[in-house]
Amino acid sequence: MSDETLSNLLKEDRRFEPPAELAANANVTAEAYAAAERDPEGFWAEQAGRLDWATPWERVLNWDDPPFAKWFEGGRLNAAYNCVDRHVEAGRGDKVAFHFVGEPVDADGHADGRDITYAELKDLVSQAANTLTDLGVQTGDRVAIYMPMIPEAVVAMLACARIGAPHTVVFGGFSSDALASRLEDCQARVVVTADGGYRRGAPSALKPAVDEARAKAADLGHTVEKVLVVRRTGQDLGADGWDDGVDVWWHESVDTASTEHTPEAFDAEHPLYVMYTSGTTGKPKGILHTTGGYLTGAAYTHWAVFDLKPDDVYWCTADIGWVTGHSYIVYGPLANGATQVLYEGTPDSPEKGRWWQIIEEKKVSIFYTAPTAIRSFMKQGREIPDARDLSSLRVLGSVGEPINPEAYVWYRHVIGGDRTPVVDTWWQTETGQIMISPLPGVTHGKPGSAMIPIPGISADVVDEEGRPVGNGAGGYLVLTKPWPAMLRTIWGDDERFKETYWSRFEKLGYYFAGDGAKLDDDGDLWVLGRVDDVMNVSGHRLSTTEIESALVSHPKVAEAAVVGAQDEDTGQAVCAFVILRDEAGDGGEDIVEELRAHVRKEIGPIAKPRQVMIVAELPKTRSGKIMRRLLRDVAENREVGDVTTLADSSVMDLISSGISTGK
Ligand code: 6R9
Repeated sequence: MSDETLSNLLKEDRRFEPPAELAANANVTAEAYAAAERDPEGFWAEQAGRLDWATPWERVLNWDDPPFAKWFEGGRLNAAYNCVDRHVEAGRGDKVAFHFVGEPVDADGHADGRDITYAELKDLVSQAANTLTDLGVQTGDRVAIYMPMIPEAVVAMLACARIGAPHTVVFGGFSSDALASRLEDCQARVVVTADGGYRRGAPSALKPAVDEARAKAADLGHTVEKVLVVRRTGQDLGADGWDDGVDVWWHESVDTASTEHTPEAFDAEHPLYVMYTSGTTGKPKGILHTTGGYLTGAAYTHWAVFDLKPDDVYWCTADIGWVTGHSYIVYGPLANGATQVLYEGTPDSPEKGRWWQIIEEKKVSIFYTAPTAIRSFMKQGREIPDARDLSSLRVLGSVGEPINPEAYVWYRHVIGGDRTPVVDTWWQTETGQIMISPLPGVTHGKPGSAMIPIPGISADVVDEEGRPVGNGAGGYLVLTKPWPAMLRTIWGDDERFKETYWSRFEKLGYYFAGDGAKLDDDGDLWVLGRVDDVMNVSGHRLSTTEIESALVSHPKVAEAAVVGAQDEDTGQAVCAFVILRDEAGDGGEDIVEELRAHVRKEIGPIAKPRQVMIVAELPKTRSGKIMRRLLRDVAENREVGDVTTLADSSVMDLISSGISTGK
């Protein structure tokens, strides 16, 4: 990357120090970094000590056969016991585990909802574990979970963990095709689902997709034996919508099952779950996480990065269908005995300020969300959050993509009232736990930078040959030492596991994250996005994120996505898709020139977009990631490719038609 193009982000000179009070009482102190570096295994052994082990481990890390790691070898534990029972045994059974905030909302604005204590959660998980066993699920069998964001989804995950049956949660917004291929890939025997869920107050069916997926899996030669169905919406399933030989109602089985269930201790390396994530090929990768190391990593990071205290009310807005929901709604927070908000609905229904209303009502103190959500709130204007009392908040988190400095500052200022540190947390489905992030009571924050690896984690930015690029330059983000929550393999495909993550820097034994990054002059890390999102314009490497940040810093811009499109002259050219803020109207006649000039001014002539297209929407995956591949198709005048993982596939029609009519 050229020095010129780097300078835009590197000139960021805003610093936010930890608030004095937070720093004085912080869970982690600055010494943790050095201590962990001196003795990483000792450090992680200490962290594993926050869990209850039925049998202690004999060896912290077995790395004799890299990249196949074994953490806490010889140790035995039960993940569900650690997340639930032990808190009850320690006298904290009355503590609220979940403030469940559901839909629908009645005319007076009352949502469906209830509080679930740890004691109640223990009974529910025990009942569901008994039911799964009755349905024939045995230790090691896979169970798929395809559910809305309701407490039963969490209960189902923990029930699987309790009986040692690895779960695979498939996001409820995925199609029956996606579900079928996952059922087949991991050979799931049972599916847990619901008749439907609520979307913006209206019921939306799920069970028919399971029936379709079961039929499709059967065509692939795989039989799903039982389907356990929560009655959530009560919607009509139709005459063909129920098969007595297969389908079992949750309320007729789980609700009547015994609340007594003795958890068995499993090997630390016993598979806990498989989470599918997209790769560079069409076939999703089943990322395998195991028990002891994963739970250690999730629990430690949730405690350290969010500075969790016993009285905190924590809310992570992710869906449990994603890894963020696994590590930071289910396993990390529950292992730590936290009180959480679990929210079924959408951010802006029934009113735009729904999230802020919930924060005010439940007195949320730690809030964890994604930049894409923050940017959409910026677009709506600050009056909406300003109407609520958000003074309970003390730590804000961000995850999923680089956060533009402007969005970071808005989040801190408008949502956090300038009191709250923002922790920008870099990690992946594969890492299982947060890897790079500020610690809110220890390190200062810098808008747009994920800062430094947390204690116990070693990362670097290297060139093609694996040589560290040093401060001020860009390269590949690598993880240089094993960590407890690391993926153990790709389900059923050790070769692909080795090839995807470990072959590029094989001799050095580095994990290749697939992200580009750079270190600034202070040695703080900036994630530039996936390496395939880095453009090469006239021999200069440009980051999509960098140009997006420049665009978003323009007062009329709400959101921007940038792609590199093939260009005869320059190799690649910068193409920008821009959503304007509501109050900017159509931006005025010269909006395109204005924005091109703005990027030129912010970054330099090389970054000036060849095209700026004003659009109403951007194509996003259901986890909120912009699908640049599709935008590249538009920019290169190609037919738009596969849109099956889009949250709303009509968005592409909207973009294409808007552009062809010259909007
Ligand atoms: C947790 C999660 C992983 C990819 C990752 C990177 C991007 C996530 C980020 C971030 C910059 C952050 N990413 N967090 N980029 N800053 N704080 O999102 O997992 O869905 O597997 O995505 O997301 O590109 O490689 P996953």
